[in-house]
Amino acid sequence: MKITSARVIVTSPGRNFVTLKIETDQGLYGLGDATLNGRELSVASYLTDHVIPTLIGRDAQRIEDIWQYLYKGAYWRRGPVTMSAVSAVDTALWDIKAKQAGLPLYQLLGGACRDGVMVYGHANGETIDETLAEAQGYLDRGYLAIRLQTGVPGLKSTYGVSGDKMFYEPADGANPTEHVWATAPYQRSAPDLFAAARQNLGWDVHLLHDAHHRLTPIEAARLGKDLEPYRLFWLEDATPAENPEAFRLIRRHTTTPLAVGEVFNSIHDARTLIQEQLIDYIRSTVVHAGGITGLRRIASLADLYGVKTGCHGATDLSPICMGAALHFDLSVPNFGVQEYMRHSEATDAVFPHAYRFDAGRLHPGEAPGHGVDIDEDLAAQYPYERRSLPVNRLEDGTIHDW
Ligand code: EZ4
Ligand code: CO
Repeated sequence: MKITSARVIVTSPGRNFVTLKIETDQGLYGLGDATLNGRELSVASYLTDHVIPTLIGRDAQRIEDIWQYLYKGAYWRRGPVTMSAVSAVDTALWDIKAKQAGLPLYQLLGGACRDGVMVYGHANGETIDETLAEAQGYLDRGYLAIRLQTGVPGLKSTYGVSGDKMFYEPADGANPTEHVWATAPYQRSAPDLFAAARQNLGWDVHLLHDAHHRLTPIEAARLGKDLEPYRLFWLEDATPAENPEAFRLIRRHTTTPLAVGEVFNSIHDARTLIQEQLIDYIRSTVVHAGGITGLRRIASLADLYGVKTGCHGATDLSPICMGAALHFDLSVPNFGVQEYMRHSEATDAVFPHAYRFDAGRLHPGEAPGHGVDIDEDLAAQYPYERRSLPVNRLEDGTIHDW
């Protein structure tokens, strides 16, 4: 089965998405998500200018060979732009293979290991009361797991707290908006949120929290200890993970489970953290970690060390990524949880999909392939808009991790 054409579709139904469409001489096509929030056009160019010309005429069935060709053949390995492009090709090729077989993708990955995929939603608010009211709304909708983020007293804005409660969108300006951060009031107030949450929401719901790379290792160790009484499902991105050894220090001090890896793009980013059992959940997902092929390698390594998966699933990962991730989640033995920030109605209309939510779990559906399509006419009505992720400064102006 030969690849006859491939092209990149950029659309912005409320936010930017980059999609790769690969067509074959047998009339089958496949779709892959290539969205890299705030850097969308770099991946579009990487695909259009460098990858697509080398794909034409290749056998679409040789997924692993094409993965190796793009990864090793680039010479310049890894990095988010390269790996988002590799991921998009890989996802589109798995989509084609499953359509050719007439099967939902999870059947090609070994079949279902579970009946549905537990997801977590995002509850946030300026105050603890507001956050808990949002969390109650998720419980009413049947969610089994909820991430809680709340405003830090004295700070104008806080990561994870948004005006639009359902569709958190951090990329809110053409150039980066600037936030002010202070760790001390955050450290003092975060445990209060979870104390109140356990009082109000009880102990049956899984509670999660994202520190979004803002703490030093010793600060993260302190927060992990302070949160222990509230039995979190996980504390995410406690400290930046470029230095995996930093997690040794956190691990020495706390039994709060740790999750890392939404910004990782390779198994090598995750290797030390997994092999030294410094984390409990690996957050990498289809679009940034080398597609289904890359992610399966990471999950297999993680399984050896008792580390579970917890795929990133924010609104900037398109429904195509979500659909593909759900097939992976359903089939992988060491699944943990899947993040699920719902997409806007406009986004869902551009990307019709087979996955469905029921009683706190998502199922990818039974459509052949990954089950997510694109309405190209509708997509064309939403031209690209330049958007950047914010930056953070400390109160004295020093740039800090966002
Ligand atoms: O900041 O996806 O856990 N989720 C997150 C997200 C990320 C965005 C960045 O594009 O941390 O909100
Ligand atoms: Co995160």
